[in-house]
Amino acid sequence: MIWNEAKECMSREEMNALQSKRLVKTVDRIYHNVEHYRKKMQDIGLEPGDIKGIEDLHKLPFTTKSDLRDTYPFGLFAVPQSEIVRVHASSGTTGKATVVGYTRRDIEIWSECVTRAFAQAGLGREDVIQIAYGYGLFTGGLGAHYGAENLGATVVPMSTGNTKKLTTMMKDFGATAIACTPSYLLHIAETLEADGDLDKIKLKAAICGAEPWTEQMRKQVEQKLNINAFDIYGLSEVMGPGVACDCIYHKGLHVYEDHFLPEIIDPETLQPLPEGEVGELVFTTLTKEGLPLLRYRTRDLTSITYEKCECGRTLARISRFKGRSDDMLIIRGVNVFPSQIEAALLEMGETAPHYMLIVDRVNNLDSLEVQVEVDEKFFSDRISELEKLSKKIATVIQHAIGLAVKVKLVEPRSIERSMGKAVHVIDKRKLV
Ligand code: DLL
Repeated sequence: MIWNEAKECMSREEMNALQSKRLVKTVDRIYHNVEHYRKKMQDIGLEPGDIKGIEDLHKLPFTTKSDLRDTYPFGLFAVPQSEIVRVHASSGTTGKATVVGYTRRDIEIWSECVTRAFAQAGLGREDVIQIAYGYGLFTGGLGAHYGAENLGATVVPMSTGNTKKLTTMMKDFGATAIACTPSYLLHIAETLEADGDLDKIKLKAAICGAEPWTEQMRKQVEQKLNINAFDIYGLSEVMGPGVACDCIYHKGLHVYEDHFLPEIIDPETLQPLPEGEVGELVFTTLTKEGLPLLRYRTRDLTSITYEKCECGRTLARISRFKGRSDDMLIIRGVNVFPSQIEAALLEMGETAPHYMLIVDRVNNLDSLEVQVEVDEKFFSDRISELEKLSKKIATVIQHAIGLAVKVKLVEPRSIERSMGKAVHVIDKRKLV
């Protein structure tokens, strides 16, 4: 097992000194290499020399998803493109994706962080790990893959989509661990149960994340599969999976704060909140070369504690997530903003700008139904016309968000109008 005491059990003073040193270096590099940040700092009269350590963190400007959108695709990169060895992308709030880039060193550090997470779950060289996050632009598959390989485990790059093949290989290869979204794990568990295969597997751990899940759900899946289930957190902007992960005590997720400096702020006032209070998680990257970020607002709501964990680690711990401070939905691990669907619908022209997203979870799989009001001009009594239109809408939306949806056309003026903030989402899943 890889247990890195030097990095994970430092005293608070040692950790803060390391963070300060890395922060000063990061700010200096960002100022000189990223025009967008230089302007942002100049606008508030800040020079790199003003940041002498983490006590000056609050002076730095925040970064949001819109900074990435405004500089799409590579405008926030702090190195020449020739030094970027990989890009990933996730959903933006409107049509454009959020693009992130990594240098070779970034990939090494990312792998190290994921390795630390797997090690926290008690995994090592003897293990056979199935990676069942999606491979591709999403950071889940390749991120977990590199970490598991770096651990020295035997890696089975399943990706998502073929559950029968996955369960067959789980039995045949004697897989001892799986990395996937929690809802997919539940689906896998049900498939194994339905096939009478629960006692034919050797699974001992699951490393699940990319979407919110409850403690009850974690315990349920542990019982069903007779395993230990771990919660891994991350976001593509900051790196991908492996920014934080819980340990065998399941009392919060250890943040790899030698690489990612966490803060909790009040999302309204933007002021830092004291230890233990729930607010928005903000990260400043401390070692990233390709896409270093200052005070990135994750929109994820949680609280933080600096108390030493029973496992011996002194790393800060964040609690299970309490939701988000924006309207992003996570459906089957895919990030979806209602505004993406709205933009796609409006671009088509045949629908009214009134829609409702119904999110549900059936047999542990998320489903999304989009109810759309058809524009009066296009409303027809002919079923075949409406079917054609709903198919077209489903294709347009799938293209926009990368997820298959069910479209239900409704009559003009049938979606309830709101007096205040429009309600566009009914989320029937009980996640937090
Ligand atoms: O979901 C990276 C990842 C992959 C994490 C695999 C863990 C495992 P994004 O697609 O950029 O990156 O989505 C990031 O997903 O801001 C959270 O809202 C949510 N999220 C990620 N992990 C968790 C978790 C990946 N363990 C967004 N619990 C984040 C709750 C999570 N929400």
